[in-house]
Formats: sequence, structure tokens, C-alpha cells
Amino acid sequence: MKAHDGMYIGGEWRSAAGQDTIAVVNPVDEQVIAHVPAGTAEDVDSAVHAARAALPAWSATPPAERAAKLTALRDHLVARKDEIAATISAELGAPPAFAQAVHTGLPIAIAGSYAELAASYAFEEKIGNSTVYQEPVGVVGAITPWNYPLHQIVNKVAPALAAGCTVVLKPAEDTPLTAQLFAEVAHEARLPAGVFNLVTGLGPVAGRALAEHEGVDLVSFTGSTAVGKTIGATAGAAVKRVALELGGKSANVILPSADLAKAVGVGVANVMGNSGQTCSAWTRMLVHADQYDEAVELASAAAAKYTVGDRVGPLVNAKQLARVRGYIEKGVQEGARIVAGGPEAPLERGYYVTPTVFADVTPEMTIAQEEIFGPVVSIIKYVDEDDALRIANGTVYGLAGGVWAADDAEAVAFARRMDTGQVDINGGRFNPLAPFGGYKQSGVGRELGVHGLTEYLQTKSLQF
Ligand code: TXE
Repeated sequence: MKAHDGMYIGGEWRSAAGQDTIAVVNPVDEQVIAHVPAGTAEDVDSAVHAARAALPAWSATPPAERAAKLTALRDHLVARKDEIAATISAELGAPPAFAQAVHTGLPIAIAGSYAELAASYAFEEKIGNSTVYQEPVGVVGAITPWNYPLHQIVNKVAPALAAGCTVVLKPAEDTPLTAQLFAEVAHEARLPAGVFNLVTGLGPVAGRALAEHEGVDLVSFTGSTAVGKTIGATAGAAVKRVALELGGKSANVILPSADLAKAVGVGVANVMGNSGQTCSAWTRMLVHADQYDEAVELASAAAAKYTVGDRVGPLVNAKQLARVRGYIEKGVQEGARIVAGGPEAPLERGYYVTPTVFADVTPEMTIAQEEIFGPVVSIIKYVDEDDALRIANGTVYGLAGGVWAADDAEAVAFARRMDTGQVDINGGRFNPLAPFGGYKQSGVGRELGVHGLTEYLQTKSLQF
């Protein structure tokens, strides 16, 4: 596949400072499809300088003009939609229909929402004898993961640009081609030079250099909790703004009054999408003891319909495959019962895992506590609502969840007691304007909509 051999810095593709490259592998057939440069601290430094140089003019650009640039960015994403989707399929292994609808369609909608918000948001308001201004935080260092290659980029870059910040992006090493396409799109949308910059590279090298750079005012990171803690500590020591979107172990709570078949079916589908590589996935299904056996049967039948290859793509890389298989084996060792799937490789080639359902999972088991990041559902029994709540809240995470009941009010009452940032009520639809982010160790800050925009703003008040 086509790849740039340099970094997008200051509005142009510049040679990388070093010689090292990163191989990009197609997880479907394990073939190398491209190489991209492995950025160094020197590349990061150049990019941060370019972003700093562009900041005064961009932050002073009227919001309506920033909105027009974001609209152009959205339009150019739309124009190259098919190419972007094909690239995501190639480097992540996403099935084509999912790559089109979710991986590409969703971020296009989000880019559009930030064009609108840039135009409509009140960056200035009067409070008594004061005028309060919302000003951009400054240069943003964005570090993104591979699981939704374009979505994760747009989730950070669009609100940052809407706010008047400039950005240096360090995308995941597994999916740099989508990031390079995004840089091309930013160029085509005629973002002023230096407003958006891209440095590809390894996390512990380029990512770390970006997170530690003193010219970066805000670090926005999405990825593992382990790396997020390090980035949070570094930012804290430098008194630097930080946004962290980390792991999850979300509960899908099926109350006894719910439509069991629907709740189980949607619950399984929620985990199988993107081969389980979704931080908000409902990986724990909580079912009342009286309905447990029926739910297990329904879930194993539902999972069997998710055939690997056409419906369920591979995992992103060999490391993730080993990790997910390791969790499945751990589940068996700790006494959980496999009722669908298992650790065996379903195909000769590719990083595939068969959609797997575990029954007889207890809340303290490893598979009920740690993020697996694969197509694996754990069904846990509860005896009453308090028990369900204790289990739902009984992990270090709190990112998302689902609650099902005969009526919304009953589900809402339960959801309000959950320690988690976002809950779908009776299968509620995704809303790209609703804030998304974690309680507890799932993170700090919110993405999407107006809450996502304010992450990139700081407040100044003038008294008269
Ligand atoms: O994440 P990493 P990995 C979870 C999921 C998965 C696990 C490991 O459970 O199994 O994390 O995935 C950059 N300084 N999530 O190893 O390493 C890295 O280059 C600065 C949840 O892929 O955290 C990449 O750009 N940056 C998740 C980004 O961090 C560093 C999405 C994420 O990689 C760095 C992905 C460092 N020291 C994984 N080390 C979600 N919340 O959606 C790495 N990076």
C-alpha cells in the first residue's frame, strides 16, 4: 500500500530525522503491506515547534472561520471515504461493511458536529460585571490507539481545532496509514501550515517524547490504563492538562423484567463488533439467577452466528492475539465454562479468535476483572438488584454499560447507581453529541460534543 516516508510537519511532508521504519501488517493474512518512518524525539520536537508557531494565528482565527475549515475537513473525508475504509480494512482487518459504516461514517459525523459547534459555541459570555472568555489551551499532543484508527484521531483533532488549539498527532504504530491519509485530508482542506502535524512512531519513543515535551500544553491520550497512568503522572508533574480515555470492563445488566432474548442478542452483538476491540464493550453480561440458564443458551446461540472472516475480523496483531487467547485459557483454569468458541485458532492464517462465551463466571475471576479486548463475553449470575449493582460496580473501571428492564424508568433508576460514564438504556442508540469518558480508572475527561470541546479550552475572566 501507498505510504509516506516522512512526517507531516508545518504543512509539508518532511524527511524523518532517523532511518528506522515500522512495518505495517495486514492482520487478515499477516503480510507486510507498507513501511512508515519511526519518529524520534527530534521529529516530535520539529512538530511541536511547528504547532507552536501556528498557534497565535489559529487561536485568533474567528470561530466561524475555524468552523469553515472543519467543514472542509469533513467534506474531504467524505470525498475519500472509500479509500479510508479500505485502508482501515487493510491495517486493522475490519470487515469492509463495518469499516465503511462505523470506522469511517462515525468520524465523518463527528467532524461535522465540531464544525457546527465551532460556529455555535459561546466562546464569550457576560457574568455580572465580568466578561468570561473560553480560550484554547494551546498545543495539543494527541496519542491515539489502533482500535478505531480514524475515529480516535477525529475525536481529538476536531474538538482541538474547533477550540483554536494546534495539534501534534502520534497515532498507533499498527495503524499509521489511516493517520497519513488524515494528514493528506487536512492538507487538502487547507488547514494553515502547522495547525495539524503528524509524527508516526513507537509509543515508548515518539509517544513518550510528545507526552514529555515542554512545548505541549495538553496531552490527550487514548489507550491502555498502564500507559495512561504514566502519561497522567508526567502531566501532573509538569502541571499540564491531560485527558485520558482508558480501558473498560462494562456491564450489561439485564433486570428480570427485561426482554431477555433481545437484551442477550444485543449484548452479544455489542461485544462482537470490531472483534471485541472496543473500550466500551459490554464484556460482562449480568443475568438474574432464575434466567441464567436460558440466557446462557441464548448467548451461545447468538455467538455461533458470528462467523470469523466475513462478520468478525481478526485482532490487530500477534501480541493482542496471544493476550486474548491467554485470557480465554485463564478463564478455563479459573473454573469458567466455555459455551461458545474457545482458544483454538479458527483459521490457518490471520490473528483470528472465535467469538467466545463463558458461563459460570464469578465476579472476582480474572476474565471478569481485566479488559480482554477480544470477542469474549462473560455471563455472571446475580441474586437481586443490590447484588447486580455490587457486581456491576466491582471493577477498577467505569466507562460504559447497558441496562435492560420492562420500562425505561426502572432501567434509569439502576443506571443512576452505576459508577460509569455512559449507559445505554434498553439498547439506546449511540449519540455522537453525548459525552463519552470514564469514571474511576477508565479515565479523566470527556470526548464528543460540547463536553469534548471544553476539554481543549481554558477560562479567562475580565472584571469591569
Ligand atoms: O496499548 P498502548 P496497546 C487497551 C486494551 C489492549 C491494551 C494494550 O486492553 O489490550 O490496551 O494495547 C502509545 N508513552 N487498549 O499495547 O500501548 C502507542 O504507541 C506515550 C484500550 O496497543 O497503550 C499508541 O499510540 N505513548 C484502548 C497508544 O499509546 C505510548 C485502545 C496506545 O497504545 C507509550 C487500545 C508511552 N510510554 C488499547 N506506550 C481504548 N481505551 O480504547 C505506548 N504509547
